Amino acid sequence: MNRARPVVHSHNEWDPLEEVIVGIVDNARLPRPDPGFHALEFADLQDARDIPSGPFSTRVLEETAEDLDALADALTGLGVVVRRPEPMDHARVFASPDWESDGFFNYCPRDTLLVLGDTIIETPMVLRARQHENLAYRTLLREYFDAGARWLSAPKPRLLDGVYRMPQGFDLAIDESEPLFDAANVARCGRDLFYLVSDSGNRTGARWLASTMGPEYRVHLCERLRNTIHIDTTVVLVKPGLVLVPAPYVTPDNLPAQLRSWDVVYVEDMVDVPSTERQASSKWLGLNLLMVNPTLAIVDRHQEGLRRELERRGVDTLPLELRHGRVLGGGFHCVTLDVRRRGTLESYCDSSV
Ligand code: ABU
Repeated sequence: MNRARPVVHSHNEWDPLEEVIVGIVDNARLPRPDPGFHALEFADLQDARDIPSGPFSTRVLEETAEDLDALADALTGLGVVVRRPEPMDHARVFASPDWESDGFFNYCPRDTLLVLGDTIIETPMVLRARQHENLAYRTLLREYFDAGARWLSAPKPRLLDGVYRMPQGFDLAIDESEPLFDAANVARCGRDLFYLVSDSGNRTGARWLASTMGPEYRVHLCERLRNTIHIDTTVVLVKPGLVLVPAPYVTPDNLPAQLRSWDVVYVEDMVDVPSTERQASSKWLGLNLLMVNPTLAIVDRHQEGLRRELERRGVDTLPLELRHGRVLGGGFHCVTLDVRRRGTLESYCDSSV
């Protein structure tokens, strides 16, 4: 490793990967229902009393632990340093002055922490149950800080009941009363940051991010694409000049203007792998891939059509599996956080757009 470079250093989604955090599933559970969990995760249920809570099934937990270990082993085999969060007791109840909650999981480090160059940001998180998920990374964060990272935390949100409402079309499930976003609302493309305005990211959050990162970065709001949660199943940056989007949601009319000169693969459909358990994510989770470098992607093994599209464009695929990814709501991008990639801060988009 080049010691002149801080240990936290990642500017985009594709440069050669050197260090990554892979999530864990220890003690993962559905938290107690609250207005936010209802609006964001269970909007299909009319009555909040029907929302399930409690631990995921033993099968989901055991098989996911195996799949995450297999992912970690594959990355280690590719020469990547793999780190893991510390297990937490997610059944433990915690409180703010306004509400009580219990926890969710540490399956998705991508949602909690945002790496922009040498800066690592603890993001506000839109769900009450996820407010303390960052604690599983505190030992790592301290180590990264000691090694030269800039360590920031966004304003802690208050998350009053009135922040949330049931989503309707493109009317979001959250209001604009405070900066709110999950880290996975942001796709990093060097100086250009694509920010999905969705149920997990409001415009005020984008404004906080732009003001914090300053003029070196351009934060582009991606609006009216898809409300459901994160950007990493909706605008999937593969390498300079290549982006994947789900054709039912993203069209030439609403594609972010900065990507219009890129090769845009409008993916028509995904392989739908059924599950007997309730699935938090749609089949489009199949687009949620992790780039190891610009010519190698870790992709769901069932997505053969997607793998062919990528291979036609010079991207090899390493097929792996997260058998319960859709139940837990996270694919290979969600369950990883690239802490360090080689490369420098560049512009890949037409800045005049
Ligand atoms: N980053 C999680 C994405 C989950 C989903 O779109 O279903």
